[in-house]
Parts: sequence; structure tokens; C-alpha cells
Amino acid sequence: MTATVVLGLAWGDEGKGRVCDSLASDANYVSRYSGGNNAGHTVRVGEEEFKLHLIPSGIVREGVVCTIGNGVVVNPEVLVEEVEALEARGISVRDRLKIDGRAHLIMPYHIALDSHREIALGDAKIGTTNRGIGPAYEDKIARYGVRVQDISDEGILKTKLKAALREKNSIFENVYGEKPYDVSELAAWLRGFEDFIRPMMADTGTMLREGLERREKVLLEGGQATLLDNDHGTYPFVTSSNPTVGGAVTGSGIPAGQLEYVVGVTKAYTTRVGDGPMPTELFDEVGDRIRDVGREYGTTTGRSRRVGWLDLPAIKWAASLNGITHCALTMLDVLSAVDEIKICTGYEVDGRPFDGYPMHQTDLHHARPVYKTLPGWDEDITGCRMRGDLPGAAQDFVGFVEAEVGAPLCMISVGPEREQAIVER
Ligand code: 2SA
Ligand code: MG
Repeated sequence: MTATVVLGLAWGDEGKGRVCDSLASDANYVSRYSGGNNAGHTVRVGEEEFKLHLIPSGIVREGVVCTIGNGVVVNPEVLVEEVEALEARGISVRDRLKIDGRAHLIMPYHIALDSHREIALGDAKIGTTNRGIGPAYEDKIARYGVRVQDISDEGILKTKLKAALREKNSIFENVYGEKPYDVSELAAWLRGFEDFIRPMMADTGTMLREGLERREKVLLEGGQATLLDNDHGTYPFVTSSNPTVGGAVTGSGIPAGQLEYVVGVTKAYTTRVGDGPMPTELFDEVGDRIRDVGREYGTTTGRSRRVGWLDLPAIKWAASLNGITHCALTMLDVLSAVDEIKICTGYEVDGRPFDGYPMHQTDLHHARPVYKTLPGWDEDITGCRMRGDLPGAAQDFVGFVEAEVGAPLCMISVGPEREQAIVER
């Protein structure tokens, strides 16, 4: 039938897991296509809260088949932990989770390199999640990667590990003064995951395309977001994959022409975790209030997220880049705590109005937001289920964002619970 991509329009944590969970109610498949266990997707089901890092959030919907696509990097230990933790809470996983044999594995040396590099960068650090994501993708591109399919063959594993470690071991020894990694030990460690992973290994791209032929519904769940995209984001303060719509195609094996809906998700304000430019960042008590009410702390690392007003030049540019067909606006209830709401409608760069969103990072670093101020609302909006239920000021805010983004809103979240949303579709 159709494939829908749900992706973030800013720097992540827009509530993609939540939007996916809502759309997954009638989906056959939910698939991750990029990133790894750097992601943190929170889904609430009744009293229960699930924090997922690697497994698609669709797993909490009974009967949905979940796939980890070829574009994802998989830490085998985290995979086991996450599967077992979900199963311990009564969610069936191993009968519904498929992992592409082409996906690359995150190795212990990737994690070690990630942290060494961040320390070496000092003040210029990226602010990574320290999960080995960048070094794992580097090896993939350099053709030194170890893939999920390799775990079945000790000989292949050893050959690949030898190649991967040829240069790295000398770096560990000579630059960092550490013990080199042992190929046989690592191969044995990986072989230990075979029985667990092999039954779930599949050609997930073919599976999804066959599903689409049978007119089944596929949902692709983005990790990270547009402004963290390695090509399009705020480089070098980005992740090492392509969370944008192109990455959904290469990372899942679904042809571009079959992506019928692209849902871009944005919060009613902006957050960022990690370093890099953020023109609308707040350093005052309004920002602190939004952080507290919105519980803006990293799902994976627990880091406190930077908070700022909604950055429309960035969101509009991201909407255009991804060709979104719909927009989902999340965390609207968090703004109920604020008297006066600002929205950034443009930038000034070095004192002059700037048209659109800067390509040049120097311009972005120099960008100062131009704000439109809208009145806030005091009412508790968590019970609103239709746009008309919202206070007038909230309706005006929502209408303004929708008109500026230029795509219809398909969901407005008004609270953390699954049913606390205005769904329009
Ligand atoms: P990495 O680890 O190499 O991907 O880091 C590179 C940059 O990408 C950012 N990044 C994220 N930003 C927001 N949310 C993410 N997931 C977690 C969450 C983050 C957390 O949901 O809260 O718990 O800290 C995520 N993953 C990567 C990262 O901060 C770097 O700026
Ligand atoms: Mg997150």
C-alpha cells in the first residue's frame, strides 16, 4: 500500500517515537533506517513508559513487525539487552523483530575511538552520545566494517577484523597507550551473539517491498533529525548518518517513489543536545522552565537538552529539504507554562536581514533570531482532542506554524499520554 516516513525537522527528540506509535496503530511494519543506539525514543502506553534506543518504537504495538534496516549500526550487546528488557515486560519481540544482514555492527573499538576523539577535540567537541556511532559509520564507508551477516562465519570475521584493526591497533597502542585489540578474542565475542541474532537476520528491504506489493503499510522511523544529517545538517556538529528522506531510501531498501507520506515532526519549541550552533537558544528562566516542564533531558545519555524558541527558518528549510507531506507538532502543552511565546521568523546575520536558512556555517554561527511574539494561554490543554477545543491563543499559534511550514498538521500532541493528542487525518 504505502510507505510513510516519520522524521525530525530539527536536532532530534521532536517526539518521533510518539508520532510513530500513533501511526503504527494500523501499520504492518515499523522500520529504523539510520543511526543506532544513539537514538532515544520514548513511548507511553497507559502507566508504562518505554525508552527505546535501537528497536523501532512500533514494537510496543502488538502484531507489528519491526525491522532494523541496512542503514542502521547495531551494537550487539545493546540489541540483546533491549530485546530481553522488552520481553521481561511482556512484549513479544523475537517473533516480530527482523535485522538486516547488511547492517553494520558497532564494535568495542568504535566506542573507545568515539570517546578518545571527543576528549582530543576539547572545546571543539561534537558532544556525541559516545555510543561509537561515528567510528562505526567511518568503517562502513572505508569498507572496513563488520556486518550482521558476518557473525555466522569465524573465518570471515577474523579476516574482516584484521583489516579493521590494522591501522586502529597502532593508534590504540601508539597514540593512546592502550592495549591493542585481539582479533581472535573479538571474533569469539561476536560468535557468542550468533544464536541470538541469526534467527532474526533477514533481507529486510526485500521484506518491506514484498509487504508493499501486498498492499501492507510500512512506517519508517527516523532516528536523530534533519539538522543532524551528515550532509545537510550543522556540520561538523552532526551525526554520521542521513536521517533525512534520502537516508530513508538507502537505509531501508524502499524505492523513493514508494514513499507516499513524509511526516516532519517538530516540537512547539526547539531543543538540541550536543554542541553546535542554535540561534534561538534560551539562557534564561523561561528556557529553564520549558526544560523542566518538558522533561528535556537526553533519553540515552541523560544530558540536559539546550532549549530555545521555535526556529521557523530552520524548520521551513527542513520541511522543504525532506519534501514533507504532513507535519506533526509536539509538546504544545509545555508552552502552557509560558506567558508570552516567541517564534523565530527570520535571522539577521551581522546586522543584516538574512533570506532563508544559511548554507554557510559561519552565517549560522552569526545568525541572530528575529522574533514574532504571540500571546500565551493559561488553560490546561491536555484534555483537548480537537483543534477547536484549544484556547484561542493556542489555536492561533498552531495556525501560524502550520501556515509557515506549509504542510497540513496531522497530529498535535497536548500531553505525554498516548491519547493526549489532536489527530487530524
Ligand atoms: P552521535 O553520537 O555521533 O550520533 O552524536 C553526534 C551528534 O548527534 C546528536 N545526537 C542526538 N541528538 C538528540 N537526540 C539524540 N538521541 C538521544 C535522545 C540523545 C541523548 O533521544 O535524547 O540522550 O543524549 C541524539 N543522538 C545523537 C549528538 O548529541 C551530537 O550532537
Ligand atoms: Mg530522542
